[in-house]
Amino acid sequence: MAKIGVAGKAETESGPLTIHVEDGIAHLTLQRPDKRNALNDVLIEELRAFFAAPPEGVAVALLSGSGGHFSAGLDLSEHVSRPAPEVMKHSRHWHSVMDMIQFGGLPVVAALEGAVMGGGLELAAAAHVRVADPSTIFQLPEGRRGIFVGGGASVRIGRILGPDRMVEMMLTGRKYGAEEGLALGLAHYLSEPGGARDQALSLARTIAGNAPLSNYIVIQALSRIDDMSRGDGLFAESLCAALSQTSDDAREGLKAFLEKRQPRFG
Ligand code: 1HE
Repeated sequence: MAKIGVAGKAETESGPLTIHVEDGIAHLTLQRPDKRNALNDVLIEELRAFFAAPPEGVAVALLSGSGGHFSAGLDLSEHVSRPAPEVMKHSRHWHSVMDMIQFGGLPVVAALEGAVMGGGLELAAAAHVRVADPSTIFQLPEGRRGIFVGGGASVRIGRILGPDRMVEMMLTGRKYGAEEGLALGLAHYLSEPGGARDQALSLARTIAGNAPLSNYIVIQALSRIDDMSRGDGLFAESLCAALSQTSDDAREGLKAFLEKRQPRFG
C-alpha cells in the first residue's frame, strides 16, 4: 500500500507509488524505475486508492515518474498470461481508474519525461495539465506488439489527436518528441531540460490558488459538455454558471479584483 507522507518530509516507504502532501499539493511519483514505471496491477490499485479518497486538504495532484521516464505503459509481463475475459475486465478496470483521475474532482498536473508510452500515455491523457521535458517520447506501440489500446486511448488520445492521426500513430508505431507533442496537444507546456517537475509544481500552485468549486466544475463539466449536443451543452454551461457565480468564492473573487488584491478562497 502506498504511504502518504507528511508535509515537507521525504517519502521513505518503497511502494510502486509514493505520495507526499505539501501545501495542499499531493506529489504522486511512480516508483518502478527499473521497469521504466510500467503500470502493474499494484500500481494501478494504488492510483485508484488515492484518487478514490484524496486526503483532506489536498487541492491538486502532481503526477510524475522516476528514473527519467514517466511510464512505459502496461506491465507486459503481467499481460501475456491473461485470457480474454480477464483482459476485458482489466481494461474496464483501467477505464474506471482513468475516469476517477479525470473526473474525481482534483485537478491533476503531470510532469512528463522519457517514455510516455501506451498505458503511460493513457495515464498522462487523464491528467488535466501536461508539462513535457524535452526528453519526452510519446508513443502508442500497441499496434506493433500485436495488441490494442485498453486504458482509454481510443477516447482520450483519439480526441486530442483526432482518429486519423491516431490510426497512423498506431499502425506505424510512430514516436513523437516533446515539441511535436506540444504542437499536437499531447503536452500543454514544454519545459527547460530537467525542468518539467518544477514547472508542473508552479502550475499546480497556481491551480491550488483557484476557488475549489470553480476547479471542480471546470474538470467535471467541460469534457462532459463535449459529449453533448450543442443545445444540451449550452444548457449545462448555464447551470454551471449559476452554481459557480452564486458562490461565496465568486463574490470574493470579484471583490478582490475590484479591490486590486489577491482573492482568499474558502
Ligand atoms: C517493461 C516495460 C513494460 C520496460 N512492461 N516491463 N509499452 C511498450 O511497449 C513499451 C515497452 N518498453 C520499451 O519500449 C522500452 O523499455 C523503453 C523505450 C520504455 C525504455 O528503453 P530502455 O532501453 O531504457 O529500457 P529496457 O532495457 O527496454 O527496459 C528496462 C527494463 O524495464 C527491462 O526489464 P529487465 O528485467 O530486463 O531489466 C524491461 O523488460 C522493463 N520494461 N517497459 C514490462 N511496458 C491498458 S492497455 C495499455 C497497453 C500498453 O500500455 S502496451 C505497453 C506499451
